[in-house]
Amino acid sequence: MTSGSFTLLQLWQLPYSTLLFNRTKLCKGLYPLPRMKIYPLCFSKQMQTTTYEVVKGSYLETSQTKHENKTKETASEILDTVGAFQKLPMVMPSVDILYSSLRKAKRIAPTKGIANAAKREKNKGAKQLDALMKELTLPLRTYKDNFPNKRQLHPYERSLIELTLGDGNYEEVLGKVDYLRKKLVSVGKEHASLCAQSTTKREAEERLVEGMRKLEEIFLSDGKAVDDLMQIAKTLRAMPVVDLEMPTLCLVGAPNVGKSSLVRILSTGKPEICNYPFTTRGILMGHIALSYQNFQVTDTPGILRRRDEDRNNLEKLTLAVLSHLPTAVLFVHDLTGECGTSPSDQFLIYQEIKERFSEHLWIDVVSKCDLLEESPVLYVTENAEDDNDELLKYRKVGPDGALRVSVTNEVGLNELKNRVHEVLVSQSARLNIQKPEGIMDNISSPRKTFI
Ligand SMILES: Nc1nc2c(ncn2[C@@H]2O[C@H](COP(=O)(O)OP(=O)(O)O)[C@@H](O)[C@H]2O)c(=O)[nH]1
Ligand SMILES: [Mg+2]
Repeated sequence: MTSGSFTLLQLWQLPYSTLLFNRTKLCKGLYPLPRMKIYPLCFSKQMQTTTYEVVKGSYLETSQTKHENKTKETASEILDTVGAFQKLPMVMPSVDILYSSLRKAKRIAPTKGIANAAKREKNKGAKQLDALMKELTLPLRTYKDNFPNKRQLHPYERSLIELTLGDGNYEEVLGKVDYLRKKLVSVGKEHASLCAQSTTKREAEERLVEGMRKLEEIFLSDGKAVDDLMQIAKTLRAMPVVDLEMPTLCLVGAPNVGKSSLVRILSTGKPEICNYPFTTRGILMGHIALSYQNFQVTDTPGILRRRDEDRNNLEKLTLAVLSHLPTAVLFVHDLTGECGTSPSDQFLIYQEIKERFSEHLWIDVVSKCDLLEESPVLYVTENAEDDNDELLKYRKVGPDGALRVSVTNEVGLNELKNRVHEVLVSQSARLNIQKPEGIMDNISSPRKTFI
């Protein structure tokens, strides 16, 4: 059979190495649709749990009926504004704001035609102080208006803000910037008015200098909030950009069980590495093209057996992905004793996640089957006598219906691809059920099935 006569499914089922060599052809054949728009941070606007209206890159909760008569153009407009982090305004360093404002204010001349020197001086002083106050506060006002309120963000974006900046930090910095703005307005007005009330030229000159000094002092002492905001914007803008519209397969499991290796196998091209600011560990994101449709496949950071309060940011990211995005799950179990998490611990993690996300479409995979021996592996920390029947069975074959695969020996990979295909098609159908009348309805309807 020549590669030209392959069906899409057959192509996808080829061993990974074959796919690599055929990549150019594959890309041509398997991307028949124009590439979808890329949106940052979360997988889809329509994957939200609640209905939102997007205002300035933020999501405002709204009633479903509000959207009912909107046109497709409106839909694309709204989709365009999804991804609040990419829309954050550029923040200028505080020193730049200060010195450019001082320069502009000092260039302000008194109103023409005032003959009296004292009157001219106080007019100039009041105008310069007013101008300085306005120049300093204008950018701060823009930041206040354009940085979205955290409550209006998509829940996944909210989780990312918390994981990246720490709880409450975003609001705190925005609050400080606004406090600085208000302080500058009030002090600026006060000094402009004082200057305008001067009785002599000298007094007006002194009050102008004093007002300028005071505004500069405030800005120098509290301007750090602006620099913090600049840093926050940079960090958030640098978040991984993810296609928001594609159904996504999410690989979950303990660390080192073989998730990334499987993402590489399942991806049609070379997966990209997503870098989240709170970890140096890159998370793989690949694409699967199947039957004229594109899907995503991604790693999640490994989950350990512990209470939620003790979870690190990587584990929290996994939970955020599963909680807020409609991902189908491919749960990877390593029963070989290689990964560092005992089978009994993996079983507990599995039970917890499965129970928590019982609505998700699901595939179980037992990985590294080339290393699996006849007798189940027992860790030093484990006591087989504690095993109940369920755990005994899990040690041998994993959960019911789990596929055995080996990336090393290329065992079970075609069957896995078939299962993944089925699940992604079902997931796509689930999404379509929620958007029968096109994309707009998809945005408007609260998601019931996945979350
Ligand atoms: N023998 C064997 N090793 C594997 C297999 N799959 C992955 N590994 C190895 O297991 C280790 C962890 O794999 P990785 O994909 O990074 O796991 P992750 O942490 O779950 O993403 C790596 O050293 C892989 O080479 C397999 O099928 N057989
Ligand atoms: Mg990995």
